Amino acid sequence: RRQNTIKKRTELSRQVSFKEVIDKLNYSGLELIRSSDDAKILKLDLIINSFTDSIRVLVQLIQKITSIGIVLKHLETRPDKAHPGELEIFVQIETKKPLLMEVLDSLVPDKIDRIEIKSTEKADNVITAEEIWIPKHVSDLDKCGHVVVKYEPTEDPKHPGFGDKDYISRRAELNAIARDWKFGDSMPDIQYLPEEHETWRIAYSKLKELRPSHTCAEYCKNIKQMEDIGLITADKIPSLQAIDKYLRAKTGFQLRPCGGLLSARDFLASLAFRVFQTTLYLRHHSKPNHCPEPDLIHEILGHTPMFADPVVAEFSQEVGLLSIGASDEQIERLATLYWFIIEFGLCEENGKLKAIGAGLISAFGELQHAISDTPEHAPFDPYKTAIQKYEDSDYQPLYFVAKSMSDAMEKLRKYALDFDRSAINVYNPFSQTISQLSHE
Ligand code: HBI
Ligand code: FE
Repeated sequence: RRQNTIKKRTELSRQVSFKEVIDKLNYSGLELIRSSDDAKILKLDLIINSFTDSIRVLVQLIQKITSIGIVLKHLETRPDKAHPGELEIFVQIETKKPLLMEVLDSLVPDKIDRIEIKSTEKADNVITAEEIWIPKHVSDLDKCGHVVVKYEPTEDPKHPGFGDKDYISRRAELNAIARDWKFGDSMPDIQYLPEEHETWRIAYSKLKELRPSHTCAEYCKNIKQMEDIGLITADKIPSLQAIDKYLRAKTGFQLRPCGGLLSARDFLASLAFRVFQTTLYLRHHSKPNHCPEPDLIHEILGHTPMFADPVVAEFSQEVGLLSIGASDEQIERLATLYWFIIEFGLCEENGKLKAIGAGLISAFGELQHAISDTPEHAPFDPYKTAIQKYEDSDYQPLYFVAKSMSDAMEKLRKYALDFDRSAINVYNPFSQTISQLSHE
């Protein structure tokens, strides 16, 4: 389904500027990138020729490369023969494909005449499972925070915060905290603003009304426990440190901050370590009951009570473990499975539909829509669910209904037996490491 050509990716999820830059790429060097996997470390030469302002292009390039953690191996400039007075820029980098995309996105298209990308490895390099970079220790998740540019207030006119400078700069401030956070740091103790606490209060109170009639027993039980000990209250945004501590004690899940919607591969990899990557910013105050992207209200109200449930925790980790070292196509299946259960899943309780998914539990409108007669409902079956197309910018037309969370878990395990993979990933909770047992 998702094709791996750069052009396709551009159309799917990239902003316009990248599309323009892409037309200037020299395709001859792109075979490797075209066929390669998101997780593979690419060794690349970039040669950039600018019409004007090549020094500024160089500065922006270096800033971008260093801020997102790309390894810079070599940097050189020389007079550009084709553009007198300008410099030709030559950089050698080691990077994952999504980060390269981010760098290309950041270049100003009108200034660029041509970008040549060459692989410093053989172009006919075939990707095998062994070559896919995988996080081995929980601290390797420091390298798994790639944010997908999609539904952001800086990019998307439909985002409620689009054009609101204060909101955008607050979001950037919180995302900088997430970007600089490293494994071993404690969760940030953020002083939220009065208007952010107010947005929380409104969303929380509305959702609480629907809770008994619309959400599953596991959710009701776990959020009540968190409320009973004062961890979640209406008047203020809960402490992330306290939630982290609570989850560690309950199911071994831990939090780490992230800066938005992550690539499915990075997000799923963290689940393999029972790590939940949580955004720090809140939805825009004009739409307290709706957010097109993950935000702190979705994470705390939708996800954390569910991660306090042992079966949900186990289910999530098992999907995560299946994702380690998987191909792009398999990642898409696993992301879809996760989406239809952990984000938008329903279950049946005493003949009534109830939400188990965090995307529903944290969205006042869709929660009501999901259990109404309007959408279609089908029984959860990993073989079907994993390949079902989903809607990520509007209400779902179809929801999957699990008999129970444990039943979903059992079905997932049967599915995993048939899941084609070159190794079985084993998690060691004492050392927080993953090892791969290859099987013939
Ligand atoms: N990123 N921050 C964040 N939160 C999510 O819930 C999330 C994500 N990236 C991908 C993703 N979910 C979906 O693809 C899941 O189905 C995996
Ligand atoms: Fe989510």
